[in-house]
Amino acid sequence: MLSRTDLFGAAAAVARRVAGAPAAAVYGEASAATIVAVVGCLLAGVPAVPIPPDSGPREREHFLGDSGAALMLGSPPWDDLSLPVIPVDVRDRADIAPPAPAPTGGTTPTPTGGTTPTPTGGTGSAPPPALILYTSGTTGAPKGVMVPASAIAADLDALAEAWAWTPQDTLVHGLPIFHIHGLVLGVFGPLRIGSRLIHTVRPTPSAYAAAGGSLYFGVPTVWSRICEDPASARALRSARLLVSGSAPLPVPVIERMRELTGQAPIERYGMTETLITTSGRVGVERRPGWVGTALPGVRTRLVDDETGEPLPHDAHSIGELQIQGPTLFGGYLGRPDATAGSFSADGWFRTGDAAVIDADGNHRIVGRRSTDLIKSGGYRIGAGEVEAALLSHPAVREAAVVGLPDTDLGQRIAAFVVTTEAAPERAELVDFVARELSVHKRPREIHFVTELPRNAIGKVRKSALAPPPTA
Ligand code: MLC
Ligand code: AMP
Repeated sequence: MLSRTDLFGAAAAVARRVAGAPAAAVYGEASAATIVAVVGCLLAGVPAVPIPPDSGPREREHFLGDSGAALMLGSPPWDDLSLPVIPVDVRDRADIAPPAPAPTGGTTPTPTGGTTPTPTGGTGSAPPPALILYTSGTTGAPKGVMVPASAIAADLDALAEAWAWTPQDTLVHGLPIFHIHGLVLGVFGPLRIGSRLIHTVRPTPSAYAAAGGSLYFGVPTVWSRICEDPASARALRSARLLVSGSAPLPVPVIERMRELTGQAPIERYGMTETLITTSGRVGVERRPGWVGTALPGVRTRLVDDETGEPLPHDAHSIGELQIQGPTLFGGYLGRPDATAGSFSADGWFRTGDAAVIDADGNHRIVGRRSTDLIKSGGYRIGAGEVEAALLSHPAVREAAVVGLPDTDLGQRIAAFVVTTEAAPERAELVDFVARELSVHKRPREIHFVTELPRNAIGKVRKSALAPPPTA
């Protein structure tokens, strides 16, 4: 257990070690040391680059090289690192007055909030980002999303109001602390608001049940697994609020949660690039399948794919959801082209999600515009990066990757592969991707095919890919 004073004392010691570095990688295992490391970077004004602990050499090399990290904090098990590794001891102390939690009871947008980053992606005279988080696109290697401290502060203050989150709460979750859900909401949230955090290391039903918190976070896979364990689910009856996000929460799971825990989770919607932008509210009836209204300061609109014209908010018209507001990222690191491409000509961030909005401003996410972004267990995975990894296996000639509907994971990664004559075992290909990229990006099924369906110009027709019927 770490008190607020302990945490900031140990983080101050980290801040002294990293001060002046252009960026610091942090081994992102679920531990107190990781939290101390990231907070130390924040105190030093050094961008923290959390590295997933299950990432393989190909991903690591990209994250470390692309971010310009000068050192790595933590105790990673990897022996291929070419940068200095600085272990973190949570018992270290240096002097620093811990920052007080933000006053609660009202949203106080930060003075820097309210501006939307220019689509150029240039940092200009802007302060360095608090975080650089690597996130998948439809093609190519993951891009470094620069998350400003002002965006984090604005988002957490808005969420505190939406969820009536106060210092009296005890937040419980076991999500990875290298993405915004587990890190920004799940670690910085309690620090800004002043509530306790119990991190269960893994988000298992029994650990959630045993923690006895007032506020719980989970991705839909976590909630559906809790429904499979009714005794653990019933233990959540004493919780004040359950919150779901990162992927669509299936309606049957919501209904089962209501039965077992006495409440439906509040749903909120967001992205690494925008942080959380819409949410249900405490005290407002929850509508299954809807992700609530825009948070204070956030503006949303729907745009027609073909005409580029704004669409009415009539609960029926489906368009791309676009966002402006104080919670937006500061661009993709070193990728002004990609940053510019993610904004409309008139300065709105293009989420790539298809949505409807009703007359009261409630949002429903109905799908993604590209089938090449897969959400599996709440993780965002680009089909292109898994295909590239498979193609680097000597026995793979062609590969196409899709996300298939899955009751546990939302989508599961399926790979359709044309091999050389020396066809490998399926497990070998799965392990190859797990090792090279990361474990959570591994295909859950491999289908060997003799050819991939292609259109007249040779592009793979992914809609024609389906697993063979089981006997
Ligand atoms: C299995 N394992 C292997 C393997 N196959 N290891 C190596 N090679 C292989 N071939 C091991 C894993 O290492 C792991 O071990 C164990 O098997 C289980 O792996 P898994 O099946 O992948 O994990 P699982 O338990 O199914 O994970 C489900 C889950 C996880 C829900 C816990 O998907 C999860 O944590 N999701 C959260 C993602 C998230 O936070 N997304 C937010 C993004 S931000 P071991 O030893 O580790 O158990 C965002 C914005 C927003 O989206 O709106 O929030
Ligand atoms: P990430 O980049 O990992 O932050 O993933 C962001 C994506 O997750 C969004 O673009 C959505 O497709 C999806 N997402 C997040 N929250 C929700 C939600 N509540 N409902 C549906 N999809 C969601």
